[in-house]
Amino acid sequence: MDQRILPLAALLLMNSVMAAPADLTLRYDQPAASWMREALPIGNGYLGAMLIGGVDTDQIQFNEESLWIGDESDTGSYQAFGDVWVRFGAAAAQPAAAVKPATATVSATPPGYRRELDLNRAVHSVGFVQAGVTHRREAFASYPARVMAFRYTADKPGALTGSVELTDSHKAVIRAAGDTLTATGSLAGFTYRGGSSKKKPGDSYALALSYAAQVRVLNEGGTVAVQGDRIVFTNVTTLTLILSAGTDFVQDRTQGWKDVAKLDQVVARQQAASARGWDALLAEHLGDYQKLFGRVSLDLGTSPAAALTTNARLQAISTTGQRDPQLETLLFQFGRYLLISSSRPGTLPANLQGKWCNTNNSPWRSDYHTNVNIQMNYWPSDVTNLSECFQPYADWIQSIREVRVTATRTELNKAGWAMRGESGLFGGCSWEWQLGAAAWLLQNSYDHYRFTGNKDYLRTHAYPAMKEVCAFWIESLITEADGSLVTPVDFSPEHGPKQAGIAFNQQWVWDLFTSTIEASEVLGVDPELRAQLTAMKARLLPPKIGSWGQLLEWRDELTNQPAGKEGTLDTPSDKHRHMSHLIGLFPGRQISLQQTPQLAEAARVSLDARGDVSTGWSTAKKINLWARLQDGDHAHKIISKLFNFVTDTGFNYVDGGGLYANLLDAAPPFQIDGNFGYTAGVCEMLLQSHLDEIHLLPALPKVWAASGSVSGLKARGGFTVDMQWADGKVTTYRITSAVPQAVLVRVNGELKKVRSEQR
Ligand code: FUC
Repeated sequence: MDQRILPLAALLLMNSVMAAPADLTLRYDQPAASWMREALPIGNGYLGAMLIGGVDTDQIQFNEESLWIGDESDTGSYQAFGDVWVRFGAAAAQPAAAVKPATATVSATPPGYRRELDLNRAVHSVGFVQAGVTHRREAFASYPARVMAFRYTADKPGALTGSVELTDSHKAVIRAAGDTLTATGSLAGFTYRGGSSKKKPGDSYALALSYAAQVRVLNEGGTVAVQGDRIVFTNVTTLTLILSAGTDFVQDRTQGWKDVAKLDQVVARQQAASARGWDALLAEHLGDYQKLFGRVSLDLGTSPAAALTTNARLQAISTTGQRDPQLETLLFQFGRYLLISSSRPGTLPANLQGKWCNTNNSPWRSDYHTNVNIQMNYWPSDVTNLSECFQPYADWIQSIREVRVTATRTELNKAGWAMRGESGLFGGCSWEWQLGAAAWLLQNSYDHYRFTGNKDYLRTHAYPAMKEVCAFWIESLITEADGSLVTPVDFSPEHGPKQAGIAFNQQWVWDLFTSTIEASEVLGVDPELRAQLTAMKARLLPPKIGSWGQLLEWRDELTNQPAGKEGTLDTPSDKHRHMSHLIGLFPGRQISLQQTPQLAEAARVSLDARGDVSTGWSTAKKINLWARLQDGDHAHKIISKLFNFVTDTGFNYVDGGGLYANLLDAAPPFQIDGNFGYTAGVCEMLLQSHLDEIHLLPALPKVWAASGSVSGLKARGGFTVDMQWADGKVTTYRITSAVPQAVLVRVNGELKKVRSEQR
């Protein structure tokens, strides 16, 4: 046994220290004045809500994940569902449409107001004292019950009088009956009016989903009654709302993607949850959520600022440059919170805004972007011990394979399948072809197998899709005069002219072939295909180093720039956000310091030239890239850029990346991939396992070196890793797995073979 593996007594002590939950709370002293910058998200994968915590007028803006327009030929767009308005006292006299909560509530904020999101419990709460009455309000989204629950309480009996209304974004019929509000409607006739759509106003999609939502208003004390299309409550002490919503979407092409029975379940879920009541729902929610969230703890040090409001902490970092290590930890765990809240088994994958979206023309349709964004959403799932959260992504890929095969045959006349840059719920795509993107989806997919070792999943989900995309590339690769294989003309994501042999595609084909060869061995199938892929992989045009030591993004070093573009492509002044030629370094495994040091150095030159400031998701990507180059200090320098406090709601795709007050990542605008990319980046700094060894602290920055600990991270091969460090060195570590087995561990500069412990 390795001497660094601690005796049991020490481990018990370490676990008991780690078991005390850290304070992981986002705190504010005002209601949210902006949906994007300040409202706080809750979600259960199926439903999401952004909460403003209003005092007299409370707005619950909510989403249902399958509320999509689009079809098998066009991306369409994710849609906003609607709002629940809860208005108290005089505010209840106003019609919902006239209420502007951002201004109405801020001016009325009582002193002592608190608004919090507790990540340890996934519960949102608001507290304040008004006219001598103490108010407490809580909200959570339950995955097991598939509803969201909201509770308003006052310590003075009968103190709550007001109204509840339901509004919708698509001309639904709204009815109030008894204590229940119901919205029913259809998405027929709605099209996306944002940019790069194939559709013109008035066009329709081949599919149109129907939808429904219900809000049940439950009272303790006082009365509730229907008044027009709203419900009024009078002299209530505790008001509980149960919100259920859904569409007739079913993730099955053979059923035409629809099943009308799904709409009845909206009512059934509301009734079942209402019958159980707040306490039972909350207890069930905590058990469900904490089972996942509690698996990982991280300690990067304490901050004097931890008791301040979250916006004050961001402000302090921006103005003084002072670090706030507990905020770094909070943001890490926020990424895990967001993943659990937006991606659970049986749900759809997290889109560009997770599941949170308040408009029907959201930026980039709130879609599944495949040239980096959806992939980035799933970077933290396995390594942060949330493998279950990966399942929606795998299921979505599975569900659209046939659609993609048909589109690829029809539009490109090739076998297998490929994606365009934008894609939607039903597999319809829009914008440019992005030929390497499908291989990237499958890199995530195969990596999920590498983490979990789940051969059933590999056999049924990842491997069949990998074979199909291999078929596309076997037909599409071009043989050069010297025998090398080159990918056809394509776009290096969102950058420069289209060319054959771009690094992005060459590297993704290398990755796909490598993984498919491995997978066929694991499953003991397809020896001929394996031999063919092995031979073709050896002939793939390799990555090339350019005149200033950089890795080439295009096949040739571009010297003839298009007019007006001089000096911007493939020069040290090119700051483009995508860095698509570095995917072999991260998240791929073609380029590494250990195995291809010259290419790794060229990747470093390229990455360095792109600079430290970019959009939110690109900044997060750079953390991971610097971590793979084992430069912890540079990775942390990028983290400090991500803590740029963004206080407006403008767009900036060049250098505006940062965080809003609610810790959602600002691309800008809000785009959730930056949150997930950051969480993955912190892991990549602490633990790497892509080269079939577990490397502890591969990129520990000086600012984290003094002491710290992490427990529950996952390494490929099904291992769980706990460790502590001091003065930049690992002091204790423990590696466990379902079955004890030999594993290579690189620790404090030494590579050792150890045996994992039974988990
Ligand atoms: C990528 C980026 C854009 C934007 C879009 C949603 O393609 O290049 O900046 O974030 O995704």
